[in-house]
Amino acid sequence: MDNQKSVWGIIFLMAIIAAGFGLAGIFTPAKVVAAAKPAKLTPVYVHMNGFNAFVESVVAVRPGQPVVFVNEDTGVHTVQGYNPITGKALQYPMGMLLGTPGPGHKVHTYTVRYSKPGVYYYYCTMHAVLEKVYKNMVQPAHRVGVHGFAGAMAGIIIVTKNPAILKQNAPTCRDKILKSYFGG
Ligand SMILES: [Cu+2]
Repeated sequence: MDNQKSVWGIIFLMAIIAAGFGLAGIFTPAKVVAAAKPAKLTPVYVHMNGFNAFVESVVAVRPGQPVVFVNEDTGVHTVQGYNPITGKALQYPMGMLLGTPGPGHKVHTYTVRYSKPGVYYYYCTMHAVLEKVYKNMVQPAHRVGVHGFAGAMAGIIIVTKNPAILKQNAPTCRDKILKSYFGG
């Protein structure tokens, strides 16, 4: 009988010790593990000047990677998103970039980021118009009376994780300022 009691006593003690360790586990602050920072995504630059075109009219970026529009023109440009199937203007992107007097002066930029892969359309409302092509579908067209390139001032941003597409950006996309590109 005594032996049995002591066996139960040992089991009871072990249970308390185990519980103690358990509680210690609960009250010990969890190790703070620094969240892995996402690799810094370098911006992809899209330039414009007095020729009224987006030089890199099609660019590809990763989700979250910034597309930075850089205005090297003396005049104003806009970046307006639109849906080519419905013809509707989008709330995003909707940016306006003031001009610059020229080299050595501040250039105005507008940054766009998308979290979801997709194909995103935009145009400059000052130098292009959206023309209907079929039902509600639209395509950007050159605004009559605007000098510069004959094409429409419009572009596309492709958001993708596909490395084969991502590496097709023009080399000029790497530089914020194209030194030889200023002009109004
Ligand atoms: Cu424009």
